[in-house]
Amino acid sequence: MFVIQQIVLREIRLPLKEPFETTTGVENERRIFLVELHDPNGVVGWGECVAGAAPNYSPETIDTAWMAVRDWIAPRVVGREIRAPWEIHPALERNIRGHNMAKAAVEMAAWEVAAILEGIPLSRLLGGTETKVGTGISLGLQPSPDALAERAKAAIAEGYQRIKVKIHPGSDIQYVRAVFSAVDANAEIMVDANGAYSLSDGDHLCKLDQFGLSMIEQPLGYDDVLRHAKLQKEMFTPICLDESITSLQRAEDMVATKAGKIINIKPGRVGGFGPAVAIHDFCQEEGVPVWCGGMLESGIGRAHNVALASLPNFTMPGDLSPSARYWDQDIVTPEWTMDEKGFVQVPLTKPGMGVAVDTARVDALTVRTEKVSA
Ligand code: OSB
Ligand code: MG
Repeated sequence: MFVIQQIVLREIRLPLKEPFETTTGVENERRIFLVELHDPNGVVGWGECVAGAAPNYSPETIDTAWMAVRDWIAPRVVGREIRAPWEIHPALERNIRGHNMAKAAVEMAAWEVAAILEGIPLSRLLGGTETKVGTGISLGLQPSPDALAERAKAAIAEGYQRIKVKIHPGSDIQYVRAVFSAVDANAEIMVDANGAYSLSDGDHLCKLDQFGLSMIEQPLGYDDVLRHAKLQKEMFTPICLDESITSLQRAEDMVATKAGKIINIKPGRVGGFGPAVAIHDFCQEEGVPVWCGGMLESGIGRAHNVALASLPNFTMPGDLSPSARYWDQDIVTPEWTMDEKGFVQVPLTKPGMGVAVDTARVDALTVRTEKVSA
């Protein structure tokens, strides 16, 4: 049993090394919302809210999440006797609808507190079994097919196990063809449309079937399931849902309606580790492979993703690029690295998330802070 005495909310700004463009906008600098959970004995667990500056991935933004944590979520967690971190997500669901990314930031930090108090790595507390996790790279929209092909070739040379290419109408078939002509025939390539197409684009999207892509991620609407089922009937390429899977129930809907064959699990999108593990377990029983997505996290969110991706049904490479892909300098030590075979090590020698937060640097980067106490 443990108690959270205080939750500190902070916003930091971290410039990306290069802009990241998708169909819904360009990101140059991350506004990152961090939470710090303090127990009465000085144990601290960190969490990172993955909401963006704009509501262009999900309806949440960093500002809505800040308000939700300060006014609704943190007050429900501080001072509460928590027997096990599994209890937190159900407690936050009661009469607080949505706000999954806000809930997840606090819930995941509480899991870290629990791991530290038990003296075990976060990975193992979650049920992780692997010692390293495979990673792929997510390449944002590029100015030309050739530019994309160059990036893909370089990424394969660095060791990435698969390449994910962002597509949208007007930048799709040609771009994918350019990638295939630049890389080895057996390279694993997938595409992510972030909901840029509609069902009437079905015939066009079926032209992607010729490439043998490992999957197409979220071709249709961000909250759609049924139309994906119609599209999957027409398309050979496996559909992977990202945005649409906001809960275990949506994962069940995907399987029941055959709207997709793979799930990208982002713990932030589903409300935390509790639901993320539940989706993992359900998919394992159903024979649906999963992989861990990314939201351009700092080293803190990345630590949480790596811990989750060490569970046994994360059989496909995750969007778990090393720190140097995103930042000149990360906010954790050691920074996240990837070996030449495209693996990231799961930290297993220290209790908790296994990397130390550079608190002096976080302080220096902080642009606003508030506290909620018991
Ligand atoms: O759709 O997977 C996505 C980044 C921000 C928002 C949505 C997505 C992404 C990525 C980047 O694809 C993955 C990463 O963190 O490297
Ligand atoms: Mg995606």
